[in-house]
Amino acid sequence: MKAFTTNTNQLKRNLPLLGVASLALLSSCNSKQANVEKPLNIVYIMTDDHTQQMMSCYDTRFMETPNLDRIANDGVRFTNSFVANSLSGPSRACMLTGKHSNANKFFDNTTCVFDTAQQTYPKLLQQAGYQTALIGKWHLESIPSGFDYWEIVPGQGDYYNPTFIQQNLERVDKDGYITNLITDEAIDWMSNKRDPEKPFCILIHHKATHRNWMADTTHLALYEDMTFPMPENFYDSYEGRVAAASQEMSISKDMDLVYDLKMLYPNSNTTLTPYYKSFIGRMNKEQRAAWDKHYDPIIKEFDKAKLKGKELDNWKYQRYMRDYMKTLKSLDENVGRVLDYLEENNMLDNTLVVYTSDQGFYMGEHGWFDKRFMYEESMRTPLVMRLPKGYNKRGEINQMVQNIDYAPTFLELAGVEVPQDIHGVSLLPLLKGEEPKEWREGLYYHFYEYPAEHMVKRHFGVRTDQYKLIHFYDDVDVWELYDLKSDQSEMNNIYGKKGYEAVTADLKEKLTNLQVQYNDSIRHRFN
Ligand code: SGN
Ligand code: CA
Repeated sequence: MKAFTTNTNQLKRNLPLLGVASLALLSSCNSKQANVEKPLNIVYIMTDDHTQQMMSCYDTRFMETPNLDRIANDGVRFTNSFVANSLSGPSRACMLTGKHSNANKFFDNTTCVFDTAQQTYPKLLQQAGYQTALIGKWHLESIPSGFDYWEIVPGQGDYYNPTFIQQNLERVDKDGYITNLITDEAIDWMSNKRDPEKPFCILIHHKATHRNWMADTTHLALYEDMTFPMPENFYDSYEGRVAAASQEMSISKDMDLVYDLKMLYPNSNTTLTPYYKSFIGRMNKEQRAAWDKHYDPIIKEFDKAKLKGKELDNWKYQRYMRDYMKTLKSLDENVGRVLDYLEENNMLDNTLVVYTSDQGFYMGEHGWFDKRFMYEESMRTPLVMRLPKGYNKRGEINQMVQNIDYAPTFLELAGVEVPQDIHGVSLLPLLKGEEPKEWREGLYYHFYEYPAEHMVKRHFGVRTDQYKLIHFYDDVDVWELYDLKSDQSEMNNIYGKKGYEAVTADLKEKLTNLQVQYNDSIRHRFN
């Protein structure tokens, strides 16, 4: 397994880019926000791999997320919220630029470095007089630009006693659990480090709930008495779906007993891979003692049970669910801390609070963990917002929205003109309670990271309210079509089936139009 690190040398190589950012800052204060009577703040909280199934305001089957739900209950919940490319770095690049991957050029996690010279919404806000900050996971490899203040974790970051990279490029190890530390830093910046005279935009980017789901010592004991029914399609045969059949993200086959499921046999060297040592080794004595106290009896029981086949699959699934939920519980509590802070400081009325994730995730559907596919569980992402005074919409927003829409929304909210080249559309009319007559009919999606970890083939496609058309390409040339009304789990590929000729032709036309609109190259002929 690969340990991700943002290399300091690479950061230093990119130093000149900081000069560009500083110049932009110096020339900033011509301030289009003079047009805005009362500049509004933006608190943007984004998690990693948190999926709608695991958020009680979306799905009540699994766990309570009272603080995340608080945002939805006081504000709005987007019932049809999607990403453009279901992978961390690409998703983040889409959000920052408001553009699809082909335009922002951050196609995948493995080969790309984000070109920070390009236009992003934090830069535009900064130029308009906003104070901007970024805390937590960045994952775009270059030095953050467009932020007055930043503190990031290298690569994916570590759950325990993580290293942070500060603006002077120093690496600092902090004691504690990452979700608490990122929140501490965010609250500290809002309280003590920003210019209180200026409106602000802070991006709080969590590592949770990313693999390998290591809970805080304080949360290890949670959910152990709960068991969950396995999803109906856990034993999917992948019939008629070539790419689904060849992935490597199966709970049964690809989840690692030690790394993912924490079955680290005491006193055994055989299972101690250097990679595992590198993160379990970050714990201090007390943390390790609490960890072992929790897991040792589970390991012993597991060792004795000698589970096989479906029993073993079920055991893996239960452990996966519980560990994921434990890390999510910390996250929910920390979002509560941010909301409390804003409330106690009377900031809620003039602040837009956004909660989302970099993509959705599989919780055993199709037998999987991870994301990447254009299928519903991973193309969807949670999106709830608490709105500032004057924005009167409450409850559900059902229009299809995508993470490229965040940038224009925040810019318009701040009174900054939205540049023409942005692909997304502002959600502000929806937040005001308007029902725009014309809204997008189809969402465009394009995933590129192949061959790579989890082996999900390259694909692009279009999703409408009722249908999804996907084209897998590169080392295959196959199409899939789903009727989302009758086949929500996307098990039945109806591409090429009799009766769907007109639907298919219409979707292909929509797909072509979207590729033209976004200037994405059409890689294959459509017939
Ligand atoms: C790591 C994980 C993968 C995950 C990618 C991308 N492996 O490589 O399971 O798909 O991150 O995730 S691990 O062994 O390092 O945990 S992303 O959310 O950052 O795109
Ligand atoms: Ca992610």
